[in-house]
Amino acid sequence: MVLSTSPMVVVANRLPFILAKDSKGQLVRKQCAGGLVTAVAPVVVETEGLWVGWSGLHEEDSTGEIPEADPNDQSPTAGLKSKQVLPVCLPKKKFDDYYNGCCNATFWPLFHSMPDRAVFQADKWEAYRQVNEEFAMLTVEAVKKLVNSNPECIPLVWLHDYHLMMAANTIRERCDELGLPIKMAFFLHIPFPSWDIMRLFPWDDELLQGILGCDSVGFHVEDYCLNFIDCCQRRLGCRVDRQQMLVEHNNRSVSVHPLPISIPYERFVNLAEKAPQVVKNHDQEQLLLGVDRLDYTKGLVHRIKAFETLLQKHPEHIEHVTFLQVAVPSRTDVKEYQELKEELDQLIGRINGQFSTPNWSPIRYIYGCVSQDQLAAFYRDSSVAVVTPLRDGMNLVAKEFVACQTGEPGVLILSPFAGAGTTMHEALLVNPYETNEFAEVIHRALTMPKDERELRMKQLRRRERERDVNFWLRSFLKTVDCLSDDSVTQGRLQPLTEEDFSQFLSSYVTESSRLALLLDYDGTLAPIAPHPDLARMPSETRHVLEKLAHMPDVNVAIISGRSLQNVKSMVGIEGITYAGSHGFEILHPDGTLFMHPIPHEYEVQLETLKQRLQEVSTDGAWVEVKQTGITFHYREVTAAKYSSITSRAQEIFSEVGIKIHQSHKAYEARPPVTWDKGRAAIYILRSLFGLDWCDRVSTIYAGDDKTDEDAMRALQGMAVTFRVTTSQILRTAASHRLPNTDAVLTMLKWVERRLGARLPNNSNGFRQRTFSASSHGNHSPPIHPSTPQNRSRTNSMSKPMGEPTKQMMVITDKVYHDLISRKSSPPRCSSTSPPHSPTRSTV
Ligand code: ADQ
Repeated sequence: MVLSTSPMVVVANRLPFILAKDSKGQLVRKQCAGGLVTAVAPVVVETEGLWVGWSGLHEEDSTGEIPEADPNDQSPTAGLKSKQVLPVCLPKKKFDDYYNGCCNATFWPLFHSMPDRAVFQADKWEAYRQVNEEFAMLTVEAVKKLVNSNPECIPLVWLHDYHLMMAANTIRERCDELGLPIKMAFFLHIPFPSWDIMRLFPWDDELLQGILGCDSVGFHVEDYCLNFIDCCQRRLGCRVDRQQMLVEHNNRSVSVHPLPISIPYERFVNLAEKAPQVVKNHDQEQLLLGVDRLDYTKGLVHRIKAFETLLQKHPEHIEHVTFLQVAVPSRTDVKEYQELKEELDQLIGRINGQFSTPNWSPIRYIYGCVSQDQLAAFYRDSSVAVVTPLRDGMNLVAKEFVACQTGEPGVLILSPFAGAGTTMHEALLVNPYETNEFAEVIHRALTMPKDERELRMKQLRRRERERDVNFWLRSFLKTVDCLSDDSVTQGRLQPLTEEDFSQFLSSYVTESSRLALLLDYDGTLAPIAPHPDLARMPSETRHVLEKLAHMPDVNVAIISGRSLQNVKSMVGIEGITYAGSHGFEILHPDGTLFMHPIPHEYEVQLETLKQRLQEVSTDGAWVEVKQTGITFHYREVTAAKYSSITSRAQEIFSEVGIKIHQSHKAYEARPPVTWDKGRAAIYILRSLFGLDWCDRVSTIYAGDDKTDEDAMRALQGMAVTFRVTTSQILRTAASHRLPNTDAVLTMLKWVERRLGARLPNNSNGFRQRTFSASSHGNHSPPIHPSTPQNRSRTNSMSKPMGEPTKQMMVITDKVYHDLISRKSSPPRCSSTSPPHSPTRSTV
């Protein structure tokens, strides 16, 4: 018996049995076929765990007490007490949108690499997320239940399959809030597709982050693990370690594991030894067996066509071979499955009509569930099992067949597109799409000499005996360090080093590159502080920035939500471009000042807003006045006043006619013009390097805020972008994610080392610093982020981009300060602002 050091909460779409009402209206348990139940139910019984899942009944079916198992129940769930079960109850429509609309219509085909069959619908995806939330909340209840009965324990939450890829983050957040310690793992029973397929799903980034909410993620085989790691790296920009199979997300290392699922081997051997013979064939007759859920991934049509070809090409098998196909009805309310059934019915009818003789029919077809006894007898008495899915996570039938081969050894034919195909080496592998070859392989299996059959089957059985479901469970528990007799140290990705940036940047930023570094300030260069004035850049960052700012062919620009005056004084480094107020004011080092025009009417409104907000600047709320806007901060407001102050402030904004931009616990007024950090970033690059800046310069942008996303989007494909974030789930246009300001410093250090290694300036001024719009020249072209080859050198000398509609002037610092002080509102810590008001919203 496998012992877990943690009580386990299994969370799966379905309970391991379904509930139905009998003729007297009483609830009864009904068994359901399927790999997950066969493998996991005995484990939950043995570890006295809990199971969260859908019962088969909907909210409107007014449910009652879950009955205990029938005393004669022989199924894997017989030992599961009703108190170990937490049924998820949902309205029919919602469940249908989640289950049929998203799980079966989107994820099932997509993950099986059949994207043509996949449907992408935003409302179904929304239903999926909501239902995952419901599962998550019930799981938290299960965790509470376990912790209440044993306060010392750390429950192990084990999420299963493609139905529950978005539950982990909610469970984690809620348990954190309640102070409930947990470990959390996810296991996918179906294949994980390659990046090329995965990226077709429009919300793939959210989905990947959903899975990464767990500590440990398991797939059947290594290929699926590598696909997942690849997707995390390419789509989310996560740091990964393929050797150790680790993905870094949100400052956590998530471990990824190949965990090939298996079967309760001895149980099947016992069944096979005891089961009475079911199929009565004459001595010379061989039985060919197929057992599947009726699903388009299982390749039933291809298999039957191959059998037909066998009869055509090798008529000696006529009257000597019977093909028994057992198909469990599945998703019978879905049109595609109904059509598949019809196609099969017709195909089988046609072949039987063509080849049957008075005493023999080539295909026997059972459409329905069969008992485990019967199934074991089929497996035992068949000469050949044909397990040939077009795509399959693992496939347990192949393993069950092997376990039940207790008598005369048979042959297993297996598709390489099933997970089982990667470990069951002694099976005959066949590509199910190639009908002629397929027929030949069946012929080879039917005529294989006994010694070869014995040898192959012996090896197959030995492996499955050793690596049975308990081995799988032990391997899984080891990944989460829950094995009582074995302990492992959890892998962690090495802390981020400069070497990581070699991976991200070395092909883009070369020693001969001209570089533009565009950086946000708060949360990117300086850690977030309780008040804007306290957000200081660490001295090491300042030092590296200074060095970069003085390097030839490097242009640094700081783009901030602070006012220009303020960000300039906070950074205080000469020779760089400063953009304040989200890029509304831009000052180049040579004194060129750009100020985006602001409608006069808005300036008047702003003045009124400032006055009127005094009314609600109480109880911790305060107003921050900037050059181009106003920020109303309410983070410090007491709970009692919160709602009255925020709703009154909203009313004031609306009465004055200014739109609210929601920021972190603050409302911002911004000029009603289409100008943001993205437009500002492009403007800076154009004014420094000309219209064809993209050909001249390698650009790096780093930022932590929603407003930085505008720049990341604007620069997509033309720059390498970094988003500093610790969010569990975040959609970003950035190429990479960084955990904190330290990581930004590491990036700057890498750039400084990389560019510092180059030769000193040559005499023709090839590597000159560019300060103003007029000084750009013909420089080494950068490597485009999306194409690692050098772009062709642009010979045209583009003119600097002075935008005619914008105000632009060259001024001295003194003139600038005069200008600002004439125009500007009271200083930041005005009388309305408390000394320690918070400020993430200023960036
Ligand atoms: P499934 O797609 O359900 O599982 P599979 O692994 O073949 O596929 O398991 C089918 C199970 O159903 C077997 O245990 C089999 O005995 C049982 N079964 C099949 N036909 C039956 C019948 N007519 N009557 C009774 N029982 C029948 C998913 C993935 C697989 C993965 C499993 C486990 O699609 O790739 O192997 O989960 O992770």
